Amino acid sequence: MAKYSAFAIARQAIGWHEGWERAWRSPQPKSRYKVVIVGAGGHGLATAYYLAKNHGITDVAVVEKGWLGGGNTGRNTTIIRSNYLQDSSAAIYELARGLYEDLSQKLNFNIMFSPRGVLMLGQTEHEMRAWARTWHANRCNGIESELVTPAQGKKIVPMINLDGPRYPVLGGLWQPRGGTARHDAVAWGYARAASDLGVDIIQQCEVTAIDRNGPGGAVSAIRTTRGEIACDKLCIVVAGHSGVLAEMAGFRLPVECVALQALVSEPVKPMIDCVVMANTVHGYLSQSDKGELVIGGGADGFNNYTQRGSFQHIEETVRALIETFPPVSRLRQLRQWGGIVDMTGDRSPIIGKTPVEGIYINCGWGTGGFKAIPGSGWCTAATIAQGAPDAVAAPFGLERFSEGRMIDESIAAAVAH
Ligand code: FAD
Ligand code: PYC
Repeated sequence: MAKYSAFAIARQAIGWHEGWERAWRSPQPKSRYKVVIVGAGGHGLATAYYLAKNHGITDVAVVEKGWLGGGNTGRNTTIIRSNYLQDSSAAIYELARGLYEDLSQKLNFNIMFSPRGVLMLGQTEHEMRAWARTWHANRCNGIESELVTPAQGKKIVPMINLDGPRYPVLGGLWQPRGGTARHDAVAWGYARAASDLGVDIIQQCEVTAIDRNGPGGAVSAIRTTRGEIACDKLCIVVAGHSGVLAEMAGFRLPVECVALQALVSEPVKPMIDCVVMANTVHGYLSQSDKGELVIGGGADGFNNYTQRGSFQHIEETVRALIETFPPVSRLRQLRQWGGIVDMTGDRSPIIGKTPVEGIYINCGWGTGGFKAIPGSGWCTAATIAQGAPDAVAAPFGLERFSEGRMIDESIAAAVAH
């Protein structure tokens, strides 16, 4: 695949930009692959890319029922940070954040990583205690974060109203190397690089059944809307549909699905140059490169599979935000949407083997998996290649729920559940 560069742009400009090749191949599915990954979201595509890049396994297909990046990966609010409490979380989220730093160069695709800083406000004594504890834990794990005073918070985000009527700002946790990246570009960049290494990405191909005709009931094939595909190993990476796929394979997951919604305002001149989260009032915002305020709130309070927004959420979220960020009240809202997020009880992901021989799983990222995509793909690929959990992935195995070994990240997950 031709390299993207300033020279390539100049060369294409001479030919009226008519010579660009497609970013990834769209092959017909083969009858058999060594590894099949279900779900072309960021996690599935990154897993495929690192299988090929780090482990030389290129006989891989990624099958996607819709279009790649059309699930939560293309619907999220793009916040990247690694300021988690538990050691195992710090390891995987910081691995991911570090990989994001030069991902554009590695993939030869501009993912627009912008380490503009993430400020998580403390608006109750309880929340401030949680941030203080997280700050100490971050320092022990070598993660750069800082506990800030209200005045420092105001300096970082001048539009903050520190003296909100219900929840005054008492301080916050600041991660200067947190930030954002362009969500679609992350999916597209991994897809292009994986395709270039020989991975087949097969869109419009829904998995409808999983066959277990291998020794001892091991996986043997998937049935799809584009025919049967045999495989040695299968990895399920379908976020909000994880329970559906697990049921096809004959096991259950401790995952519940809810809709998480977001909205954007009309584009305006620069008014905020970092990401700010106000978790007590249930709202967060940043500004996109187009000038829109990217705004999100809490998750639905009931389980559902609705991949769309609702009026009640806009009202709740905007009402909460204007208390702390009064200028938001002057903005018209442009559009809203929703994604189906897969929530575990401890708000940590599930990565590793399943009760079915040959089937691996990567799910449970809930409201916070965009930031983890590179690290998750890295260690899921290692787990599949080795047939045993990679060191970073190991704590996140499914067995932790029966062993009572939870990785409680309900505060770091930040979004209200
Ligand atoms: P997805 O991107 O959802 O990909 C799964 C794919 O599987 C989908 O494309 C789907 O079509 C496919 N699939 C499902 N069933 C089948 C089938 N039967 N056959 C074939 N394919 C199938 N995280 C952050 O870190 N920061 C944020 O700021 C953030 N904000 C968010 C805001 C919103 C509104 C939402 C909804 C989520 C947010 N998240 C955020 C969470 C993040 O988006 C997800 O954790 C992450 O994108 C999950 O990626 P994935 O690859 O696992 O899933
Ligand atoms: O995980 O930081 C996060 C997040 C913010 C909004 C949704 N998820």
